[in-house]
Order: sequence, then C-alpha cells, then structure tokens
Amino acid sequence: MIPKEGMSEEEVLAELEGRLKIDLTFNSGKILGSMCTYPHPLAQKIVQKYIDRNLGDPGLHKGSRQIEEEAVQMLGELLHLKKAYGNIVSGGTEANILAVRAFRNISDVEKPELILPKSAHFSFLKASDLLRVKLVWAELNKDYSVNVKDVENKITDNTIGIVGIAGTTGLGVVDDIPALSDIAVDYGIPLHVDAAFGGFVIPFAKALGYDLPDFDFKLKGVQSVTIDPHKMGMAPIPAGGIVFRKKKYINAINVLAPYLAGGKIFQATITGTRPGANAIAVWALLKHLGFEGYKRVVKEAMENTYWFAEQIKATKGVYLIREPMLNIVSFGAKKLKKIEAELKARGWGISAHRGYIRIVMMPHVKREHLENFLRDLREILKK
Ligand code: 0PR
Repeated sequence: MIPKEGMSEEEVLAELEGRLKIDLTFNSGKILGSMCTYPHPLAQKIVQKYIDRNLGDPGLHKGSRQIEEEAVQMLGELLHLKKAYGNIVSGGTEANILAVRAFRNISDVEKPELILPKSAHFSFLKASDLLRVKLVWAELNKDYSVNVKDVENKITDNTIGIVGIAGTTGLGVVDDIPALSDIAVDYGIPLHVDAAFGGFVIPFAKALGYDLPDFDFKLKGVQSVTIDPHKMGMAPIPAGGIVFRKKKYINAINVLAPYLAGGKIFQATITGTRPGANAIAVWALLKHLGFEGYKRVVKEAMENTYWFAEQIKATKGVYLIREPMLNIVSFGAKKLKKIEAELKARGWGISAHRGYIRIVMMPHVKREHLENFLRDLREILKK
C-alpha cells in the first residue's frame, strides 16, 4: 500500500534491510548455482555516478553513446572482429532475440525456421513466440554437444539461421562451432553463437592453454554472437551484449525514432529507454581489468572447476554428468530431489531441475565455499 504520508528515509531503509534478509547474497558464499556475481567495485561506482544516462536518447547523452560503441567494439575485438556492430543490451535474452530478429528480417522466407541445439537456453522460446519463427531442435551427442550432422539434416528452404552454443546453460558445453560454421558457409545460412556465458570465459581459457574450439568471428559462418558482461564479465545487471559481423543485420532491425534530441535516430534494441550507466560500466571494466585481468579471474575459476570435479568423482553417491569444458560442474545422484531439498534447507543457492545440480564457478565462488558445500553434501549422502 502507498502510505498517505511518506515514511522517513531511515524507516524505508530499515524496513528494506529487514525484508531483504531472506535474499541470498553473493558474498555469503552460499550462491553456487548462479551465472551472475557480485559486480566489480569500479562498476558499482560508475553506476552510481552515471545513473541518469539514457541510451534511448543518445542526442542527450552523446558521450554515453560513444562509450557504448567503444564497449561493443572491444567485445568485437575480444571475439576476433575488427569492426563490430551491436549494442549493450539487457541480457542474453534480448541479445538472442535481436539475433533471431535480424536473421528473420534479412530473409525473405514466409515460414521461417531456426535450427538450434536441444541444449539451447529458453530465451529462444521467447524469440520464437515473439517473432513467429519456428524452432527446429537438433539432437545432442553423448557428450551433450550438438549433433552437427543432425543440424545439417534439418536444413530446409525455410531455414533462416542456425544457433550454436558456446557454454551451454546446464553443462557449459561448447558446441563444435567450427563445424557449424562450415555448414553455415556451405548453405549460405547465418550462424548465431550464444556465448552469453562462454564469451567472457573461452578467450581467456584459451590463452591459459585450455583446449577449446574456436567459437567466434574467426569463423566465417559466424554472423552474430551473444556475450554477456553481467555474467562472467562482472558487470552489474542489466548488461548483455550482442555483436554482429555486418551492418546489414543492424539495419534490418533498426526502428526510426524521429523526434528525439539527436534528431532522427535509430534503435535496434527491444528496450527504448535503457541504462547508459551499465554500458559505461562494461567499458570501464574492460579498460580496467584488461585481457590479463579477466584471464586471472578465469584462471581461478577453471582451477576451482577441475578441483571440484575431482572431488565429485571421489564422492560416493554422486557422479559427474560430463567432464567440464568451462567453469561449470554438474553432477547427478540417485535421490537428486531429496539431496537438492536438503542442500537448500542448509541455505545453499543451487538448482536441480534438469536431472542434475549445477555448480557455476563464478568469481565470488571461493575454494572454502566449495569445501563447505562438499562437507554438507557428503553429510547428506551418508544419511
Ligand atoms: N544464453 C545462455 C547460454 C544462458 O545461459 C542464458 C542465461 C541466457 C542466454 C539468457 O541470459 P539472461 O538471463 O541474461 O537474459 N543463463 C542463466 C540460467 O538460466 C541465467 C541465470 C543467471 C540464472 C543467474 C540464474 C541466476 O542466478 O541459468
């Protein structure tokens, strides 16, 4: 209820402090199943400072718009693209919707179809519903990567695009993007790579010597990539990234906003009014951490991953779903629902809805948190 007379600032803050106690926080060490993390301190400062910037009206905030462009450009460079087109958006969902929208709009197909792995994130269901694009699901191999042969078999005259995933939501699997790219080139169909999670992991893991397939614009068939700063990029929510190889994709989704401060401007994003502060924070983190800074973050995450995977293998009653490729470890168990409930009762922030429990080694996840978790898990398994 809205009070007739407003409460004092202290009262409001005190009430919120009490009410929000039930939220889990990233620095409690209890959130192990999330793809978000505590935003980097520099990003927090920036959001506070530039909280009023609106990228929906870039004529007012010209500097913010330039910074957004540079952030997109840096994401492009990270993904081996010299000139990038795209936006810092609200998240992976919006980025994926924009890619499907661009692919649909440049095609002249009447009954558009999109081929995507069965492991794809549910954001594509939203894209399909909004855009009236039929989803054609490709089978997975035993290792949970997409079956490329099946993708090829499912291509028809109605195919407007193919999706590959670089870091699946459940298992962190990187599909065989080079093979998907070859098919995309052969058939003249654009390939979208959903690297919402993996985009801020794979380039650094590769530099650390981890053996991972190419997944980005190095591959000719790749026309767009989703890469989310608000996941492993440590940016505050909302901060997603969509990068296109060519301007024609942006042109295909641009909408004219004729009366704004900047004169006739175009918006390709779903959202109109949108936070400049978050895009500025992405720019700032890329500049501040640099390639080596992110590499250090990924190094710790990958080391925790392999250590934790070994611990799971050595624990009776649970089993690894597959060897980790990125910093995600998922494990199964016989009485999974019961184990999940008991872990949750002990305050662990995990989820187990796909037949396994997923642990994501985000930057806030430290070795001691994993040790505490394992202690609880082993106790529960002994019961
Ligand atoms: N693509 C992939 C591969 C994803 O994993 C996700 C989200 C998306 C797209 C969509 O991104 P947005 O949620 O930014 O729109 N994956 C996480 C998941 O579903 C999202 C998440 C994040 C869930 C934090 C829980 C959480 O605590 O698991």
